[in-house]
Amino acid sequence: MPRHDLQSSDITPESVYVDRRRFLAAAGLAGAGVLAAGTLARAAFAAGRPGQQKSLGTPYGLQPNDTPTPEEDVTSYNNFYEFGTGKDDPAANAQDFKTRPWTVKVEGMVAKPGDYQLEDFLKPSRMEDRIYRMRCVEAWSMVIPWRGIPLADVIKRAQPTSQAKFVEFTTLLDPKRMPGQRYPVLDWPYNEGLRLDEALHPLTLLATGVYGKDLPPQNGAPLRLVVPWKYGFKGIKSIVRIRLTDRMPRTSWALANPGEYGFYANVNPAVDHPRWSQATERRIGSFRRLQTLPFNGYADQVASLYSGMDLVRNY
Ligand SMILES: Nc1nc2c(c(=O)[nH]1)N[C@H]1C(S)=C(S)[C@@H](COP(=O)(O)O)O[C@H]1N2
Ligand SMILES: [Mo]
Repeated sequence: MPRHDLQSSDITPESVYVDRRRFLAAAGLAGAGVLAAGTLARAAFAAGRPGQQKSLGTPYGLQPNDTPTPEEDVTSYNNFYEFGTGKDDPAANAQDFKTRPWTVKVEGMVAKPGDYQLEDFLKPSRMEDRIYRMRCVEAWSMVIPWRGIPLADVIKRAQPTSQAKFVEFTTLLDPKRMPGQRYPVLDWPYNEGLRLDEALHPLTLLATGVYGKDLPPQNGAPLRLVVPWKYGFKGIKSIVRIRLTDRMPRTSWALANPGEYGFYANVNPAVDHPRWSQATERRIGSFRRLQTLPFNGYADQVASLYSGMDLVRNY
């Protein structure tokens, strides 16, 4: 993501900012914590061995050396510009973000539009724990155990009309509760979209949890999108509106910089970002740099959605 003029110190009280850096500078402690968490994650992931702790979920599209990124990293290294543009801003600034009650509007080209309370909207019986590889456009990646419901469940219940071709998602707009929205770093509220067939794909999740717990605010509580074959910015957080439409939705990053962030945002190691290579990625929480895979390793499942499309032009 481009650097903008908003500095984390603009919205983080100086004392908190300094304390946090001092805390992180206690390298011995911080390092040990991360290693311990990594070891635990690996143990939990080694499913099937007798006597192991309970599994983090079903792995989807993982490569042989993929292990879940330590929970500490998943919940402290975030992009959520509504709470600041630094990676450690959301964990610090979103702590008191209230996510109950929460209404999600489903509208547009559907037979059954409505205002839904979160509880009515999600069927607990359809909740699943799934471990996905995730890849940010900034060339870092994580392996994350999400909890969620297939987006297709929710969309099908609303009964899209035959004209519906796209799904648009919108984040809460409330500068009082989301202090980053007081700065013009993006065209608020954050907006994203998928083609209807991408939205209905069984890998696409509406996530409510991570690491077996409710999402913490910094990861997009109470409800966010997870699309593992696309760059992370597609994974819009704190969703309040889902709208079925016949037009390609406007998306915040494409509005901010159309030459750098396209609508499709499929992970494509062959198409460099104008300012950096997309051929490799830095795996957060480990020292490895990895080759980036087409569709982030999900090509077998999703490449057919794009057959006949020029994915260099439709980036
Ligand atoms: N509303 C909103 N959603 C957002 C963002 C944001 O700034 N605002 N950042 C996106 C980007 S760039 C990434 S990489 C992912 C990060 O999700 P994570 O913090 O759970 O890893 O959230 C995405 N969703
Ligand atoms: Mo990202």
